[in-house]
Amino acid sequence: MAPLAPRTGDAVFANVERVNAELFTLTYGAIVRQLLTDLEEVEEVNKQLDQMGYNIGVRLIDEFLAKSNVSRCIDFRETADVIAKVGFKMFLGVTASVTNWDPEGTSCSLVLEDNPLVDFVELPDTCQGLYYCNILSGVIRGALEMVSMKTEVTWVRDMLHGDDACELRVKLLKQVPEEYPYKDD
Ligand code: MYR
Repeated sequence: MAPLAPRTGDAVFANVERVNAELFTLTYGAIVRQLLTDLEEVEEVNKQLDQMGYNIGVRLIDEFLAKSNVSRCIDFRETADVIAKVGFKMFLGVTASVTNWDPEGTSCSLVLEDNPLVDFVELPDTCQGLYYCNILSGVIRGALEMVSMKTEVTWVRDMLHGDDACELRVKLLKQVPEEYPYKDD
């Protein structure tokens, strides 16, 4: 038998990260399953996941801004890139590509070729209307609202419904100008 070799620090961290990611994926699956049991209707589960995501997003933005050192984006295009490349990487461990911009630059798609939330997941026929990852749309909506952007986030493609990737459509509805907290006299 080969002697036991101590693992290098990198190998240990990679393993811990993989286990954390799997635990996260399985925990999320357990939450969705519980919601399906409690709420029964998939539309209600979709709403609840979106609301949970929104509540997370409004809190997560502070951590995101503090950890990422990202400064104010000059426009919505830059914001979308930041979400896809920095935000997704930080909280989901993967990056998305940003595609299908409308001519006004207010609507785009975030495409995830790889989505750890759907690892090990297969939807039964009774869940065909379920947006399993709806928590993500809520997170984005909540986080952006905290930096003065009202958005609508919807699913276009979903690997759990047989698509080749997950695609979220993010539409900027309104950009609320930030108010200066003191009045000039
Ligand atoms: C700004 O212009 O103030 C910067 C705006 C950056 C917004 C980034 C929002 C990050 C949302 C992370 C979503 C992660 C989903 C897993």
